[in-house]
Amino acid sequence: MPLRIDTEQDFDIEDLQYDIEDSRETGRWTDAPPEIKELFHEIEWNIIDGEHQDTVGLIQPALDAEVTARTLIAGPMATGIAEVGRRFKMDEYFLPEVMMSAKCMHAALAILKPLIIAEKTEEIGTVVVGTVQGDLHDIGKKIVAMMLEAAGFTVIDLGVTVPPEDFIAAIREHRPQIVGFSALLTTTMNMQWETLKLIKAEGLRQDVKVFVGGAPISQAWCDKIGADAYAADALIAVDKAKACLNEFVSWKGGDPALHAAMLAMDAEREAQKLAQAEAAVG
Ligand code: B12
Repeated sequence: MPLRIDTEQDFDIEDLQYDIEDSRETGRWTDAPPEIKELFHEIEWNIIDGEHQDTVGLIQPALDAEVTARTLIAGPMATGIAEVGRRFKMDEYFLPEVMMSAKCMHAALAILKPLIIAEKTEEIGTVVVGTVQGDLHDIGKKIVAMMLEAAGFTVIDLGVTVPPEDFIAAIREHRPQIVGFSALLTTTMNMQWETLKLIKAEGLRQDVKVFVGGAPISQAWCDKIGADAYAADALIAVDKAKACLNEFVSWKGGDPALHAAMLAMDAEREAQKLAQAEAAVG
């Protein structure tokens, strides 16, 4: 039986500011057995410290203890890399440290990817994803691609710094139902818009549903550029992608009704979360 550990709970990034001793004292993952909680703290701290071999060495014991690949990604890996981002922003870390932590993430994802993809039981559609031109960040995009694959999509990953023309060529070649742009820099998010403009200019807008994501991306940005859906994380991306192929299949890319339906899914999710929180309080 896979272990159920709550990774949805918002965490306070301050918990990771000092050392592993401090983070052990926090209220995170208190629903996990003590040895798993300890493993999680060690994984996040090895990512923060950029120790890729030690990170990899901790993944298998966690899997052996019935922790799922998804829990590891959404749990200690997410918190570890988030703290790296905070340190970078505060000038406590520079590029070399961030690159070492990114190596930890890639090494762990390489182990977890086959386990996630093994969940695929059906073939439901095709998605083309890529990180837009000028942007080298791909950890989040890889997670999104993996989760889509597990959900039954064939995913064509165009890699990083993908020029708009390459997205067009891939749409023509693979005929995906969905195309997803990732951007992690405020300086490259505009390339999502440029790529979308080229999709329109090439007469392909109705053929594909356009998804956007990445740390600086928001629903407001999605609305502004006229993309169909924004997803803050991989699970939301999967939910929306599946809905596009099931409930909203008749709506074409760029249809305002599709955009509204995607927004309604967010509202429904928020309402459910609120109801769950209220039920938990009693
Ligand atoms: C790791 C990292 C790097 C690594 C990237 C390695 C790699 N292969 O990806 C390296 C060291 C190469 C790097 C380089 C740089 N980085 Co950097 N980096 C980060 C860091 C710390 C983590 C990013 C990450 O992987 N997060 C974890 C993943 C899981 O989260 P995510 O990417 O957000 O993805 C999730 C969602 O956004 C969503 N999603 C993502 N993509 C998509 C796509 C679709 C279609 C959908 C639907 C959803 C979706 O789902 C994902 C999973 O849940 C961030 C900090 C941060 N807070 O984001 C800075 C950050 C993004 N980097 C930053 C900067 C400034 C840079 C550099 C310019 C630094 C420099 N001076 O050279 C360079 C730029 C290089 C380039 N041209 O791209 C800044 C950007 C600031 C800004 N305003 O733009 C950040 C925010 C750090 C900071 N706080 O200042 N970086």
